[in-house]
Amino acid sequence: MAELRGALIGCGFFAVNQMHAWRDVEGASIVAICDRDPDRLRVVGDQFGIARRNTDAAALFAGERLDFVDIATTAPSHRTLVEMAAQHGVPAICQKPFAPSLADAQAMVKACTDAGVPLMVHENFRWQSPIQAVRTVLDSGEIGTPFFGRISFRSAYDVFSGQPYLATGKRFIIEDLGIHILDIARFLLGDVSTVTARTARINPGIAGEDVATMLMDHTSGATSVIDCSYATKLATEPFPETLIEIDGSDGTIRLAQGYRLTVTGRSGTVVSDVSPPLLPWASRPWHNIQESVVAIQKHWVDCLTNGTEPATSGADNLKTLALVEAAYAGAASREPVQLDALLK
Ligand code: NAD
Ligand code: 89V
Repeated sequence: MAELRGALIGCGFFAVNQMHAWRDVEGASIVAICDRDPDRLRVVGDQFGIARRNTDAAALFAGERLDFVDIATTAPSHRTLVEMAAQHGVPAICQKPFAPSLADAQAMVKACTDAGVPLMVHENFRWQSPIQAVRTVLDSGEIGTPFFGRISFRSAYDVFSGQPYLATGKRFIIEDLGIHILDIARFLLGDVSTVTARTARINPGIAGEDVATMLMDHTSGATSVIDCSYATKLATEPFPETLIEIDGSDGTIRLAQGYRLTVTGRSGTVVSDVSPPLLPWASRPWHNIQESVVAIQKHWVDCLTNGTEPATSGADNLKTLALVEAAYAGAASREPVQLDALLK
């Protein structure tokens, strides 16, 4: 079968990982790139040998025959670019956060549904191999039925040097990082009915919150605690590891720092190393995230080829984005927030 022809829009900090990953994915290649910043267009075009370059997304869609577009810009441009893809009948991947508001995200899902084009949110954390390993244990039945989870990301890593815009927004950790952790909670424990949240800003040099704690009721009956911090100085910096505790009716799962997975269940206790591989183009400590980019992009190609819906489709991701909205609303009101009301 002929390779799928893709274009990448947004050649910034994270897009470089996506470009490396496309080289590792069979069945697709990037034939054109776009960035409104000519410098970024030149840097990424030269690094990856892409001759077809545009500073204007409309010109890209008008001038190229594309099987998909990979949108790696920041959230304010997502709706315009996804709707442009839908108008041109081009399947789209859109980076997280899917949109600045749930209303925008709902409009983007509708535009793609009406146009009959697939839409996937690049929500890659659930594709990290340690997180997939936890999902595999749950699926095996080893710990029985989960009734409690704690999913935790606590760090003091300087994310602002690579992504300076993160220091300037009114919203920070829930929208940028918590969104991944909330998605992992949905992936492992299922959908959520109620969120209670508290936030704090510890770093005085940023505009948004850098600490967030969420208590969630899952529709399965399980309870989870989701805690995120970029103000936590530890003896060994864990960035970007997500740590997990799940208790089930027949046992427990612990994913601890250093990618150590301990499962105590029906067959006893097994400890294993679930470290992600260090891909040839990757660098520590980002290799965990970088590997998951390859996994989600492979999944996209499989879905386009087989006509199946991506696990993190636009429609699915509305439920993750609704958790972000619920957490901000709940932190402001200090009241529990019902998800039903937001997703109507
Ligand atoms: P960035 O600012 O470094 O890059 C964005 C690029 O998009 C810039 O070069 C900018 O010029 C370009 N751009 C913006 N609007 C455009 C438009 N309308 N047309 C063409 N080009 C446009 O940002 P980044 O740090 O690379 O983040 C990009 C996205 O990736 C964000 O949504 C961020 O949250 C997400 N991200 C995801 C992960 C992950 O693990 N999934 C990690 C880091 C960042
Ligand atoms: O995933 C992200 O968007 C990144 C990081 C992992 C650093 O939070 O900003």
